[in-house]
Amino acid sequence: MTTLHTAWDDAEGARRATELFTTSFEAEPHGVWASPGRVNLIGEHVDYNGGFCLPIALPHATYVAAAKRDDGLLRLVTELGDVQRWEGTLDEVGPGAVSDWVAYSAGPLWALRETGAELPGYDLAIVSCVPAGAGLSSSAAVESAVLLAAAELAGLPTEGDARRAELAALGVRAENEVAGARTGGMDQAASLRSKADHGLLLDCEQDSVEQVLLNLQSQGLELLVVNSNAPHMLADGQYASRRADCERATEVLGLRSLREPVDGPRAGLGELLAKLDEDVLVRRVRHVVTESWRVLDFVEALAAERAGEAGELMVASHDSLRDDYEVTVPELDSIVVAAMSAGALGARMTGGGFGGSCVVLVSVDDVHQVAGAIDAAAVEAGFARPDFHLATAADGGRRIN
Ligand code: GAF
Repeated sequence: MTTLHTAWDDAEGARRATELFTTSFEAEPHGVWASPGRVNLIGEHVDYNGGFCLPIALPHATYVAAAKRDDGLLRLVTELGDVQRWEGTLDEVGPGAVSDWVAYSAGPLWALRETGAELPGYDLAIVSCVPAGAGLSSSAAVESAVLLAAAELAGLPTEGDARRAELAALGVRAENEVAGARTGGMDQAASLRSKADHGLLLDCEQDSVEQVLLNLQSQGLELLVVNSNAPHMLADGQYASRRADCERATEVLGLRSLREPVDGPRAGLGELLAKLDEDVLVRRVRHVVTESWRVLDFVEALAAERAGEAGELMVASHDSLRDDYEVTVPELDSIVVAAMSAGALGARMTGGGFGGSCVVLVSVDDVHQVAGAIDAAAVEAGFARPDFHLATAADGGRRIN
């Protein structure tokens, strides 16, 4: 039987973060904060195009044990990989000054200070059970957990959706400007604004959210997250190149953004695409616009408990990401084919693509059969063996103790 990995519970995450803190800094933390990774159910590569997406927060989270200092010093220790340590002043943190895990951990503090906030200095111990490099937003989880800890210890607000949206924007700023990854805002929103048992319907143009009740358990359904363990190839350059394609198409079409056609009549898409003479731009725009429509249809199908239709929309999303947006890899395509052949209701890649994970909608009774078929297909093709996680929609970032 295939192994299904489980996340740490909050007590375990807090215990590990506290232990790393006390052994590293020989003192007790002032508190522990957690913020989750995410799996996007549908709506891929639409966030930077002002579209709609529907992520859920995973039970897998980053935990930060933190204490305030009064000398402007920042001491970071992490177990993300080997135990590593970094020390410097808050003034030393900023674009071009730090890289790698320090950019994701300290970058949010720079972004918070850019708003005029006065920060005291911190000791932070960071641990995580969000699988890294799996397209499940391990970096947004780190940014968000650090932001919650740092803000609260500085006496700044952290609660309420409007404030969470501001904090998410700071996480995006850190990722874009300090870590140098020009990603959109879906991952930080999912980490900070999600609610247990709900999908987060994010309108990326308005930056507004609607909590959509998922009700999967009562329908006998599960979400299986499958980490392909495929190596990430050329991911950053390819992501930037997709964004550039969308920007070029927006300009050629004279649109405010690719959100405009999403709000227009669906029958008008053909006419719009006919205005583009580059085939690659036709395909990019077709993906972006139809993907937002699939999100809206998916929400309707879920609400009406039409799981089969929701599943079909997931497969249509994957096909569009494979053929029009060209961000899948053979490992991800194989997972979707194997899942569907073994009786899943729906399956698609999730996250940025070029490796990473798939999300599969499956009846509770078929979980092991579907996971087994996916694993067998990977072995047969000579791919890395995937990892399997059951996902329930968890709460967004929070203080643990
Ligand atoms: C990555 C990015 F970080 C997100 O902003 C989003 O664009 C996603 O890829 C694709 O939907 O996770």
